Amino acid sequence: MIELYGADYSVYVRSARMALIEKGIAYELVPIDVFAPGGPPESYLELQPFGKIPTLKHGDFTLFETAAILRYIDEAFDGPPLQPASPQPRARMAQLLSILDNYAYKTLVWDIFVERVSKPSGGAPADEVKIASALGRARTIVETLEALVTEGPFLMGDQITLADCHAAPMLALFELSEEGLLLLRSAPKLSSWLQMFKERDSFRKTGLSG
Ligand SMILES: N[C@@H](CCC(=O)N[C@@H](CS)C(=O)NCC(=O)O)C(=O)O
Repeated sequence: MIELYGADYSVYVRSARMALIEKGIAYELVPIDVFAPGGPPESYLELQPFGKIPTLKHGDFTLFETAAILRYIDEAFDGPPLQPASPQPRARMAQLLSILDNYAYKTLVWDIFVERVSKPSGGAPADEVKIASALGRARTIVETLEALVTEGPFLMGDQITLADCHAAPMLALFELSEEGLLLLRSAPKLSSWLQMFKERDSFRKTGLSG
């Protein structure tokens, strides 16, 4: 049995859940709220010493870091392959995951979505300076992704891959901000992929209301 520790509000947890669903693997979401006052429970830090979600447990095997979890989900189970077989597209997919982790998550989710959408919806003011200073980086991210992805239907072409599962949760939040919507309009491949992908079962079933 697979247990995934995390929360449904997390983009990283959603990536892992989407890969599990795409692969056809049953799992249990074990609730961990990393933003609870006082942080996650002490027992969770024994699984993930950095206090981030998700962590996957498969029998005695425990794994954290979403990119590693995604690869494990694809490689350890039967089901449709979620990684290209040949070296160059496989490396390109790994590059997309790395760009999402190292550049996109902080800029698109924290600096723009959280400031423009999330904080104001809870009654807190947006930090306009933070948003303004993230916009140049956000444009670079969108332009870079647009240059690296294929004409579709998926980011890597005909086959859905881990890159789709990892990109969709982050880009869907980014698109909820006015800045994100505008920047994505300048990236036709990325925005038509996102509109298509948001209708997919694995995406719809893992939303906050899913
Ligand atoms: N490098 C981690 C990042 C995961 C991550 O940042 N998760 C967020 C939720 S989307 C989190 O746990 N944040 C809690 C915090 O930063 O204190 C991974 O790949 O799994």
